Amino acid sequence: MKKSAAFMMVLLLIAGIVYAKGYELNKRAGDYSVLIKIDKNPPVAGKNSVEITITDPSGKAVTDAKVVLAYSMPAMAGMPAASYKADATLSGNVYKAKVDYSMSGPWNNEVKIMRGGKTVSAKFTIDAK
Ligand SMILES: [Cu+2]
Repeated sequence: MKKSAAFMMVLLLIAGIVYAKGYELNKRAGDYSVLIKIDKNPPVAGKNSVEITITDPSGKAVTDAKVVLAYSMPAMAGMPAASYKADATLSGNVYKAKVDYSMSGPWNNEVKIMRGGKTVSAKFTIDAK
């Protein structure tokens, strides 16, 4: 009985590690707290799905904002500057967007949150593999 309980614990631990494979980061944008989740860890060159959860100072999920994810890479040897924008669409309490990093390397990302006539943003870098 004790042995099987220990075995179950190990199984749960492994399951936890497998499921926690997405890439996650927390940022602030103005008064909002922004949780960004990417389905791939590490994020890859090509398509990645991004989920953005925005919380106001009272801890309430923000669902009435317009959210855009802008991402860019400056020009480099053999590559002109690249700059893209993805509109995020609300699904439940989460804004979802798809990014398509056209090469591996560091990408500048900016979540722009437009609400009540104000725009605030959270910036972060993603190193696409
Ligand atoms: Cu590049």
